[in-house]
Amino acid sequence: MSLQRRRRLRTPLVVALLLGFLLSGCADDTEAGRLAMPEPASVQGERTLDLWQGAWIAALVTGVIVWGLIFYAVVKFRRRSDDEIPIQTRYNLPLEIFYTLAPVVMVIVFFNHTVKVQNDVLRDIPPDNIIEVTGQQWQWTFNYGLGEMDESADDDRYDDVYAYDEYAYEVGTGSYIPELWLPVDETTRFNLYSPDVIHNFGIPSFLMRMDVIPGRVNHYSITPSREGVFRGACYELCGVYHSRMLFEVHVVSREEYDAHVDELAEAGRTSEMPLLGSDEAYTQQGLGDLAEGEGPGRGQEGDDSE
Ligand SMILES: [Cu+2]
Repeated sequence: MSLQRRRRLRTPLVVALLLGFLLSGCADDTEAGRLAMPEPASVQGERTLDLWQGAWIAALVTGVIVWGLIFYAVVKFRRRSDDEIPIQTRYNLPLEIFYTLAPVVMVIVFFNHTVKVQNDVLRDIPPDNIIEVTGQQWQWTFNYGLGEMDESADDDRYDDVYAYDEYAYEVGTGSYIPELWLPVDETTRFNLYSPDVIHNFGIPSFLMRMDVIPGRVNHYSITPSREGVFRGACYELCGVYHSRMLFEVHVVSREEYDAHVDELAEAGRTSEMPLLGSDEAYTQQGLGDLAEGEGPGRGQEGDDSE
């Protein structure tokens, strides 16, 4: 086979391999197919995965076309002799209009899809369950409601009125990784509080995370779609022991969930108000102390974190 002929064959082969990889790679059941995303364990995560895959496919198709054109130009218009000067073209108006408009259109399409998925994932659907989550230096507190939920009490998250009359809590420490239990196929809303610095409450398998910001109550809802144990962590560098802000998510049936919350309550871990963190995060005074200016709202550095 002549060198030229071999070269002519090589380009379509590379393009075919790339496209084959693209088209075969869209299956959701392998990590390669999900393009390194975890397997979604939440209804909201499915939408995020679709966006992720779609964006990569669009970017790769664009990439293949651009690389193809680059290599085509490099080969086709290469200098063949030392004294050769190429045709001097000043401008090509239609081409310039095209390469200005095409990226703008692409950005609009990407942006549109992103906003749609974001609105969908963050939509306020009526929850079956509300958990007040506190992120503090350097662990998490989960407040589960006991008894009937009054969702209307959650309308203003900045007041002292909460959706439940009583709470059972689970508090993590520097040497204890807390568990967050969630009922499967039910929507749980997390209200996120920080008494100190910005944290980030994230669970990779739900394909979701959000900043936990002092002085404001962020929230999001998650509908876990399968039972299992998943990892969770803080995703915002928040100080020396940031890396210890791990937690374990247990997605279980409603019965197991209720049994777990009852267990916490029977162990005496109950309070009338959710524990929202302060100086003594483990004995819990709530944010009231902060308002009165009694403390910087931090865990006692060094004490609990040897
Ligand atoms: Cu943190």
